[in-house]
Amino acid sequence: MKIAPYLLTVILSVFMSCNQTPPPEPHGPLPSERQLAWHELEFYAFVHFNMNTFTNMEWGMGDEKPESFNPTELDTRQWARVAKEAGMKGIIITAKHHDGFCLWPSAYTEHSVKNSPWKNGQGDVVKELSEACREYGLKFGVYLSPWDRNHADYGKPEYLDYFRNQLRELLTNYGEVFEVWFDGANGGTGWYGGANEERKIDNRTYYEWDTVFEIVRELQPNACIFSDGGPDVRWVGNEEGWARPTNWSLLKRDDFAPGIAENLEHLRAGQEDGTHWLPAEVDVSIRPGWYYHPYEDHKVKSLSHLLDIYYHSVGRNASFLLNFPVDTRGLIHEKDVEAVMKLAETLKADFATDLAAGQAMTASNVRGGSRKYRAENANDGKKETYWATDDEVLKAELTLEWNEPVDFNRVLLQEYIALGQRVKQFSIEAEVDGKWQTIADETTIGYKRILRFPTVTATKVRLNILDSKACPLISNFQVFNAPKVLEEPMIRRDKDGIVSIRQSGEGVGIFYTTDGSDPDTLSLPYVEPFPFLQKGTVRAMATDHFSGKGSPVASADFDIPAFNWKWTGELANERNANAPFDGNPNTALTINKKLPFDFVLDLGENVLVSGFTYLPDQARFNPGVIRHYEFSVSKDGRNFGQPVAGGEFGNIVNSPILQRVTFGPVEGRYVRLRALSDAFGAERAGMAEFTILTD
Ligand code: FUL
Repeated sequence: MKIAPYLLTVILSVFMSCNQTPPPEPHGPLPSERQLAWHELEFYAFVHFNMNTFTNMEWGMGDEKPESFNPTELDTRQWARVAKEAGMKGIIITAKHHDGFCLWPSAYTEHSVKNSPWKNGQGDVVKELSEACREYGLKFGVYLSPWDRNHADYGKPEYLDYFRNQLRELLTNYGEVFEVWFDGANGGTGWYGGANEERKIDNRTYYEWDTVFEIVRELQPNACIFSDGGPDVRWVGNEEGWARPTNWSLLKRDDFAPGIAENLEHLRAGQEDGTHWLPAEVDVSIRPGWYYHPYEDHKVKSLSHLLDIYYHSVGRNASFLLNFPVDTRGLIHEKDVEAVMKLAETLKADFATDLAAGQAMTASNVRGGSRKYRAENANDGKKETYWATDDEVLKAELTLEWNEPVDFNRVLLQEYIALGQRVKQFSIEAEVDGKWQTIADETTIGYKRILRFPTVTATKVRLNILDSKACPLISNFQVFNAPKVLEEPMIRRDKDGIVSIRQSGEGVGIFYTTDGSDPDTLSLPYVEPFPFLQKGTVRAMATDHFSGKGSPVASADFDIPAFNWKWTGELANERNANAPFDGNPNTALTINKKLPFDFVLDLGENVLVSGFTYLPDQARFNPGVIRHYEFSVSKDGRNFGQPVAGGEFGNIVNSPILQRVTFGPVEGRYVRLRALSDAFGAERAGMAEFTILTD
């Protein structure tokens, strides 16, 4: 058979170009093997469970008694099951927190589980958890607080031996560890073996961190070390659950150390000119506190809040470390389980179908014209293949095309980070009805970037790399159409009697009724806040126009509006005087005065009062929660006679939720809530919301 010479030349040159195209050079600081493996975990659990769980504290002083540690149903397999079912890849446990109590029977202290009643001192939480993690195929990590408010030698060189010995125990006896977590907190005061004093140390020098890190490398070479400044994983500079949209996995590492994080902005966004690969981890609790407090049972983060955190962490080139404050039973609380499962289900639905898979993908430039770096590498489902451009091409387009219009609202991008983080600026465009529209204008990509935007219907979508430190390497370009999140809407009425209805999901409609009936899509559509000046019930639901699905129905009962109400006396001049009437549970009126204190309210006219509702200040720390009270009604604001109600708001210490008190109707224009005592013994009283019930 004769092959035409020109055909031969074509075949040869294709063959040559494949083999001759040099691979892209690495650019800038690169991730280590252990960091590369860590990036892929993305979502894993923190468990704060230790002495504080039993003392209802966030930071113990160090003088707590081991006898206090006594979980009744401790089950680390439940933790592992929840984490696994929620799609998490590992669990990090607070083996020792700042109060110094050890969850394992350390040979170097008596302040541990071995002197607790739990399992007659024979138990080892660290062991149980490491085994549960193995059983469920999860990674296992340890948090070991450098600060130790129990240890007599803390602050002296002797303590360093103790600290290192403990680290050795944890890294030797419990199998493979994927992350070692060094907290930066060093508050100073503590029990310190009875000294009860303040001990200051120099974070940078005291712990001799290099030696500590060497121990980790020696005993667990694959473990990543976390601290404010790494060396492997950095803190994200807040505990609220977000990284900046611009997020470099690079940092000038030597400017930081555990506990030394002066420039939080650099932790939040990384540094484009960073000297080391140092990716961010977003640590946040599923409740306000890190540790379990019964009074936070009603404050588990909502689905929309948790979703925002996911998209602001994993979606912004960071990992998501979600904390469960395991309760006094030793279990992840039912409410936390429910919340994380809802999150997991929603994420599964968000990323159920990759609309880019198998579709035509083209690029404005392909490195050396080589198949090895072709556009389709970005949607072939393989993480080790990537689209690359020629070295000098720092601006380029990658276009995905469908045969017919497709609805989508998420784009997921990944750089091939093994050769460095490169992209500095990019946009996403969609071709809608034959016209290109910009749907996102962004900066960095990194290991993973996920963009959320209102649903577009398009035949093409394009990634426009606008600037890159070196030729861009894109290993993944996916497109999804996430279902709408249909949470129950939030209904509020302000002091003027104006009702507003809010819903977290974008692109959904809200319908409502004001006669107590169930709303449906034929009910009134909610467009803007409206006056509702009478007593009655507003009910609302959200619907997705596309799918026709509806949210659960929200319902709010309103009594007489507050527009004529005024506190009497000096209270009227308080800065937040009207906060209890604004319908917003996040604002509060708090007075710092010796109790008893009288809140006297002028209702503006005589009414038949038959009760009241009181929502305590919802702030995190000891905000002034009225525990014992008396309630009275008066016609003239001076003579209140006998209280019509009084006593204790039951269980308010543990559960500061809305209190509702009713009594036989009494006519009057003035009401008085007398705060007799505060739930935490403070000379303080606060209220987030206050309403009057009438007959
Ligand atoms: C902080 C600590 O002080 C908190 O108690 C908690 O452990 C959190 C994860 O880190 O710095």
